[in-house]
Amino acid sequence: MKLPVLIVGGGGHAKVLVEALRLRSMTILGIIDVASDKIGAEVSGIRVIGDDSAISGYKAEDILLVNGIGSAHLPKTRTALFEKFKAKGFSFATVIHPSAVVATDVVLGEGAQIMAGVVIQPGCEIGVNAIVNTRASIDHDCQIGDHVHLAPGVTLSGGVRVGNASHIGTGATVVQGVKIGRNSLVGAGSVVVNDIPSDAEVVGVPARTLIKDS
Ligand code: JB3
Repeated sequence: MKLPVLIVGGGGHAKVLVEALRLRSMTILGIIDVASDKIGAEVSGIRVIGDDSAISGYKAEDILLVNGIGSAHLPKTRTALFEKFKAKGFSFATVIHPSAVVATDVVLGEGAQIMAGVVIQPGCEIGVNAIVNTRASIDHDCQIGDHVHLAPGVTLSGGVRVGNASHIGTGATVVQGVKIGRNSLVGAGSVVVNDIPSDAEVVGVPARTLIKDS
């Protein structure tokens, strides 16, 4: 029996999750959100039942959580919420939109979210709490770390590794065998042809380190 779910966060990312969960015939109990003007309102027809304290009304073994915080501008919040509720004993549902093509041997971490139109080829591993967003394509033997966000339309060729908490921006392309470190940012539309270290920000075609104005 599938456990019912509670979505944490009620913004744009949550809307997309509601759609995928409905298509998977999941029961959605409600949304929790810290914005006082959202409490009592509905997001895609699902009621915002309270802030994070509302979760205390549920036993960890009776529900699954779905992390509704996207990681475009709240990456630390998404990771912190996952870790906070895991520490309280809750588990996160893995969400796979029915239109995604996921090879049979792919290993998905807890709470990974695979959105509409995604393709994941054999031999890949996707870390916990990762988002593989709309129409992203991951070819064979890629390793995607925990809390990574592959934004819509990202293309990874075979054997790419992406370290924990890195963000690959919309439409970026990474050629085969490239290794991207942890906490790094690849700008939208970039083409990555060389390894990227941890804590780096790269952009462009080919992608180069972003020099910020002082
Ligand atoms: O690019 C795409 C396809 N999607 C983006 C997604 C990945 O990230 C999307 O366009 C946005 O850039 C972003 O979506 P997200 O995270 O849903 O952002 P936003 O629409 O701003 O909604 C965030 C919601 O989280 C707001 O309603 C906040 O009040 C709520 N929130 C923030 N902190 C929180 C917390 N809710 C709870 N329960 N707890 C918090 O700590």
